[in-house]
Amino acid sequence: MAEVKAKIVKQANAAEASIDASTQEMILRAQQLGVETVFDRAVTMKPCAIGMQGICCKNCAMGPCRLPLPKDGIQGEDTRKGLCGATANTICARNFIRMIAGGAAAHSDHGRNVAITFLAAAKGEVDDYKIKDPIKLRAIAPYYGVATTVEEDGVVKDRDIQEIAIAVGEIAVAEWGKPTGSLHMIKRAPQPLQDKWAEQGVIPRNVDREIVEIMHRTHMGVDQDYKNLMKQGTRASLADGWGGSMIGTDLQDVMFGTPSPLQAEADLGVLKDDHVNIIVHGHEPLLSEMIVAAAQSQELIDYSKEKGAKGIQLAGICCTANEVLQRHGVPPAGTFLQQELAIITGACDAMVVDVQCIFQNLANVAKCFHTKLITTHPIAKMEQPNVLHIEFDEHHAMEDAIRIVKIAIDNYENRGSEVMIPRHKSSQIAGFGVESIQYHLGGSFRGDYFTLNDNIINGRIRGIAGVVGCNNARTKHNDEHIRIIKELIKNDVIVLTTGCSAIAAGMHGLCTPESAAVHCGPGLAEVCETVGIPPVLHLGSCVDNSRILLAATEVVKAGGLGNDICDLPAAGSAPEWMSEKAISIGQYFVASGVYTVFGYHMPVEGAPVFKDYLYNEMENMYGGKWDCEPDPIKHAHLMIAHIDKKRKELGIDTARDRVLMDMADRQALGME
Ligand code: BF8
Repeated sequence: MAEVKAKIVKQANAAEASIDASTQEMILRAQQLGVETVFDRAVTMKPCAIGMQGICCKNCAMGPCRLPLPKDGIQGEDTRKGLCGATANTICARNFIRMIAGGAAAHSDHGRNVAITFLAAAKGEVDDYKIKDPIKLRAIAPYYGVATTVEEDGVVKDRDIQEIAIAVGEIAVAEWGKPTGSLHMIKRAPQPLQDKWAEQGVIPRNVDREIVEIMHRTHMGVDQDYKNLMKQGTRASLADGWGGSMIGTDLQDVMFGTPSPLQAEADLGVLKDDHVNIIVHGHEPLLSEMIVAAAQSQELIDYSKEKGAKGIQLAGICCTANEVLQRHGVPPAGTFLQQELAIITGACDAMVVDVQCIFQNLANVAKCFHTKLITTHPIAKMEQPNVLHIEFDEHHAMEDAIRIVKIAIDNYENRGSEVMIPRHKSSQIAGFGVESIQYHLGGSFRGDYFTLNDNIINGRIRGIAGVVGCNNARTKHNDEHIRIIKELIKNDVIVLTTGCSAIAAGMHGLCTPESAAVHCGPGLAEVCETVGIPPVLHLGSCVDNSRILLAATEVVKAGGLGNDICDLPAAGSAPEWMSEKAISIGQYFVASGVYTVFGYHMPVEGAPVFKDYLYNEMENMYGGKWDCEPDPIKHAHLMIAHIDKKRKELGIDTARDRVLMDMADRQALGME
């Protein structure tokens, strides 16, 4: 092991830091080796109390202006103001929507890169990307305003797939900057929801414009009305969920394949001491797809054997993990907070990173081991000399991937003696999506959401929860995710999960059909057993939260549960959120009609009026609203109480006979 430069100021208590046996073991291992991790830094550095409450304004050089709440709360008029006169509500709303801008930008730029590569693939300008799922392309083309048939001599024929791909690609790329009109994907939402958005004036025009406008409005001395600021925040968040993210998911599926259920493992124990271990970490699957193909090639497997290994073990961290898991069964090695620990195993021969959620400290940790840390994205470099930058380019994607895999193989022989891979890993079934839920719950013959709706109406399934998002070193790693999910499924609420929450669920064995008998209430257990699905369905990465929006829309369309997403017995949760992307996701869920509960804290406590706007008034506008509850059991029961309230409003609060709508009813609601 190379000389350790970092000195651990205060050591984290491993048992208090995480519920995972693997994580606890590796925290102790890191401390034994003198390698500092995020868990130790979280003990040393405390968050700023004013910043946490959202009431520090640093948008001009007269500040930062800090507006702490008076000790005895606000009595009478709130007279707090910054140098320019900005109130706590204005400052808090500005900070909040700047987080939305950051999150929407990250998701949407990912989507843009996918769309650009998709168009190049459609035009035949790149060799390594193809249209892998023409069925999905035909299915989505109409949403992009692209015809899938042509009429020739009075005969209607299927349009050439490449022609469709080019047309979809051109329209998709234009969504980021078209001068007029509004985003095409908005039309995929239930009509009543589209009507609400129109009434509130929040239909996104193009993706980039909504993000730029947030930066303008929050510049010193522009928008000073917290409601008007939030209007723009909502519009930008919709440009993320129903725009950049949705396009990203669509086109990734078309290029790389639409996920379908598959078996895999999860946790740090997926690394192998006799294999070349390569970890892909970050978000965009453009490169990781190529690395999967390279690592599976016989030529490189043989090369790894020549170098003394038994083969190549690919694994993932963060949402790249979810992307390659969903489509190839590549196991996730861990969540966001386990990224340093993967290197500390001493068995990671290369960690390949692109964008988002990548600790700068990885370079310091990699210095202590033999791991080659490789950055690949032009917008995300590290300044440290031990970090290799191999800039990925879609025009020579496979060449880049082969080069990277070879570097990892060549590095295998440099492993030190300090290898310690935790034994822990779990099995999981991942790879769910709108299409596979349809297939599994409706069957290949009916192929629809009727069965799911039927089971919600008859009460076997009490409701649907989306549990998503990050880890946060300020909370006990994975504890909130797992306790909330277990409490929900115990109460017959089926869980759809993405992001690091999904990785956590997989690591804790909740994504298997067998877990239903152990953890679920009798109704959900019966459904899972009959249909053969896990009670926790892994829907992919954070960009794939768009799949949850579309699944909810399919449930509305199937009928019997109201006319809009806000009518459904459903709720959302981000128990351990930390990223700006989570705030953007939260807001587009709220604006799509979902009661959305965050754990840890919300950065709005310092502006009670603005907080009330998010937590209460927003429901009158969109049918969804924010809430926050750090206690996992109370958190789950807030969601369950909301689900029960919706069941009561729908008149299905007591088990009753099937009351599904027929085609005429659905047409009357404008859903066909
Ligand atoms: O986009 S859940 S920690 S990895 S931000 Fe990051 Fe949060 Fe994980 Fe994926 Ni999402």
